[in-house]
Amino acid sequence: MSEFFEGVSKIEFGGPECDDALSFKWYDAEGEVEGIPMRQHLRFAACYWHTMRNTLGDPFGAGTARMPWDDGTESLENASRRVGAFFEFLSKIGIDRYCFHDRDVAPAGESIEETHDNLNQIVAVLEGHQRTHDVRLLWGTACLFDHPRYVHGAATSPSVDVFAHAASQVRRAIDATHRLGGEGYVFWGGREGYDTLLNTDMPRELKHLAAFLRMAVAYKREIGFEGAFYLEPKPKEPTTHQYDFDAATCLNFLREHELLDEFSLNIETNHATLAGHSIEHELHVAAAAGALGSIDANMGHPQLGWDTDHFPTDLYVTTAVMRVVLQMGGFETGGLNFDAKRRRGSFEPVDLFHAHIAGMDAFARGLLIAAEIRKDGRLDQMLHDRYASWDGALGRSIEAGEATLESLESHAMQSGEPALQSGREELLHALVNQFVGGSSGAARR
Ligand code: XUL
Ligand code: CO
Repeated sequence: MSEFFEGVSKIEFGGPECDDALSFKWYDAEGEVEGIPMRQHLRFAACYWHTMRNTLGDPFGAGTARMPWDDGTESLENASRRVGAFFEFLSKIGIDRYCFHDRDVAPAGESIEETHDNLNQIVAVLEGHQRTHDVRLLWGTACLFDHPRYVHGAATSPSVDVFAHAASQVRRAIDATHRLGGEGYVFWGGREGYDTLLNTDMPRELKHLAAFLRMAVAYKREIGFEGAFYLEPKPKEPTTHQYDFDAATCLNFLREHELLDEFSLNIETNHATLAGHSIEHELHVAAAAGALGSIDANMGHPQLGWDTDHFPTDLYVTTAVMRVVLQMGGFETGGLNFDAKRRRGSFEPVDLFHAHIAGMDAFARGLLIAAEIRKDGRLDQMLHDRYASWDGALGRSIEAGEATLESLESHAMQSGEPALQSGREELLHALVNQFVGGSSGAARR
């Protein structure tokens, strides 16, 4: 097979001291942390839309990405060649999962039939490469935001005909995901939201969205697709207000429409920031509801207010994420999908490797640090101790729903003014810094 990434061989683990830029410093796929290989903890995935289709254009200028394998046409030959380049990339970087939108992999046709036929042909190509490269599909999804027909939304469009088009597209995208053995399927409400309430019947649109998701669940059952269904929260962009604003909003929507048993969440770091939250907050909200399904691993730029989809390189962020993942006992069907793009100036094919190495090493290190923090135990102990007063008879009776306002009043009268304890926030940050800044242990082999 011809090489698309000439001069790049398989990226190996070189260790923290290694000076080869095209090597992992921390990600040692088979190295064990808490008795489990890193690859199993992290379940990395690369995304097709940024890795293969993002030309690195911005609102002020054309794309800069050099993609020698791509002739720029919408032909099926070009689409198949791209798949070849993608799988060569995956095997060289050592990522064994991926995610895609239907329209990233296969071009739209003149009619619904032609579009579906194109998708089927490329799915066959993906299927072949998955087998020969031993790669799995983490999740598939439908692009319901690019085509002009979705200008006013897809499942929340004021036009019932647009809703029907979206239904057909999702049906086929679920079929494609099922055929490729996908471990999950994502619903990101690209344009499900509004630009102005002056022309929007919000309650009606939300009912339509719930009806749409219910049909997808029914379809999943009908065809026997056993992968997970995820909702991906995002507060704004492209619309002024996106209905799936944040984790709490999504959970509320799912509960209201009795869909919580069928869905979990795919949480993205940059979307959390746009909602005014930390990724840690969003992960805690999702995990508390037993609904932390998967993660889109990226980050925003602190000086930019947009969804910049930077590669995740901040060790505090990756440590925070991996603490939650370890605490929930690891992913079931989900993983860490690099929904991240290179900067416009990083236009050479080799930058795809540098970008993913940076993200994978940052997460590997975050995993090691998180495991050390857990082993050390002080942080968990301090958290536990902070609530020690609740472990007594009174606290237990309140938590069991047995207390009343009257019984608590007599307790308050007897106990007098409560003794308060410091929250020790700065001490806790210093403690985390001891691990993030220190020489965190290596994985065991
Ligand atoms: C957009 C975004 C999407 C979803 C999949 O901000 O994150 O790429 O992850 O549709
Ligand atoms: Co995403």
